[in-house]
Amino acid sequence: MQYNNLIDGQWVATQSGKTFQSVNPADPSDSLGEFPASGEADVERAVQAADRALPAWSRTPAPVRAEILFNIGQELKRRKQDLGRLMTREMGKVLKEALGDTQEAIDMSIYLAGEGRRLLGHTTPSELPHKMNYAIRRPIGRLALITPWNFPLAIPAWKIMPTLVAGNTLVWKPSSDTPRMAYELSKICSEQGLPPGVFNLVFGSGSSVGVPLASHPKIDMISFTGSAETGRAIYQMGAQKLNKVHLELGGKNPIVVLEDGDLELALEGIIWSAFGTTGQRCTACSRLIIEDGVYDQLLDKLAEATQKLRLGDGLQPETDVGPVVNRAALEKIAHYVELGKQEGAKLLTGGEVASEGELAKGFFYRPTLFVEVKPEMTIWREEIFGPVLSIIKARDFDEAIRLANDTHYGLSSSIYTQDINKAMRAVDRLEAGMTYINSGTIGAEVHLPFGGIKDTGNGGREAGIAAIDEYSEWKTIYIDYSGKLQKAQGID
Ligand code: UN1
Repeated sequence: MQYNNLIDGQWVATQSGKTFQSVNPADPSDSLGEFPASGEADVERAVQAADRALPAWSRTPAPVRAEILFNIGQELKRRKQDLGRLMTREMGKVLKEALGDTQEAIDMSIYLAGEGRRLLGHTTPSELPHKMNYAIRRPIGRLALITPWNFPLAIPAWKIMPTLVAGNTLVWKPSSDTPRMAYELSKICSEQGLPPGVFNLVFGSGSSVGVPLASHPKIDMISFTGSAETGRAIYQMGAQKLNKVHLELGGKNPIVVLEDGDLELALEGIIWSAFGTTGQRCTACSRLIIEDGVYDQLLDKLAEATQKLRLGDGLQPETDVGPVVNRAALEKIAHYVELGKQEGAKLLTGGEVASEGELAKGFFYRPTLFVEVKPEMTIWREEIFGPVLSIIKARDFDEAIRLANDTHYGLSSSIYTQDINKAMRAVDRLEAGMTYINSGTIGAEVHLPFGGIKDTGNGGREAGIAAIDEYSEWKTIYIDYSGKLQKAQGID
């Protein structure tokens, strides 16, 4: 089946005439459809449509805009099961996680629909009599949204819902690994009463669509989730136009297990955080720091639990770990594992492509544990985005925290301890946008700010009330009803 771009409320073919396929990473002979390999001309049409739609949409009362979001949420809910199955087919994550991803998009739609009746500004006293001051939220304008494949519904929803409720229009470029999910979400959104041009979708590559979109002079803000490398390039494109740029980039998220931690609980959290979504979350745990006294004990349990994980097609109920997203990802993971071995880390388990039986068809990598890792090794430093966990032993609490912070990323972090004093000191000291106590590094909820420090981003936060700050502008209003010229700052 052939799919088209959504521009100005119409499904239209690309002007380039070129297309690309989306395939199932568990079995690439299963196609999810053919999608337009768009180019600059399509971007131009989409941005012009977003521009034309902006005045009326930005004047539409926010509660009216919000009702559309609410209906989108309801429709996503109605279709949750079939969207989950499609997602597993398109990017490989196991069905229960695909349903979770869909649920996160539902939650975001409904949460942000509520914001339509708040969009809280503030009123304050004036320093002068007979004068009123207040500040309100205004739309930013035409937004470029560029999203990854690992959360094909949730991450787009994090960006689309605040964009719309705040009265902006948008052009969305989804990842070329999950165009079918982007089509499904866009179709649902477009059928809930959005005026033409408010929501535009352009499929295609980063170089052919992403670059002309991000650098388009009529784009007022760019929101991007993806690699640090691409994030830097996008930041520069935005800087040329003095755009607001929202970036959610990588992570190298640590779990710390202290001697007084509940080891069974930690074990479950580590397996879930390191190998859930086949390690392909920006919040995934890729570094494990274990305090000396429980190191051997936890390692034995971890090796055993890791070896038990069943690889397979995510639609099979017995599967624990699905494929990685494509061949390039498989090769990248294999490359990092080779580097780990060359640099002297010891492979405890995994460390190979899995190709027995049906697995030979797809892109499967065995869940991998490295021990004897040193902080200077590449596997400890770079984001691998696959099922590879690097493990280090720490002498004590202080060394564990130092090791956890020894990264240029700062998204998520976690500590297992029963000692409230240590837990709270870890909250103070872990350098990350999110810290979990006695739980793994993944599983953020939509009504709290999501994002990180250091090279994980440029200071913004997604989700929660923070999303409204991110996707709207402040406007401050001063009303002087004294009938005379009053001067602030005590000037008479
Ligand atoms: C991501 O890792 O790219 O917190 C997003 C989580 C999910 C979102 C992850 N709710 O793991």
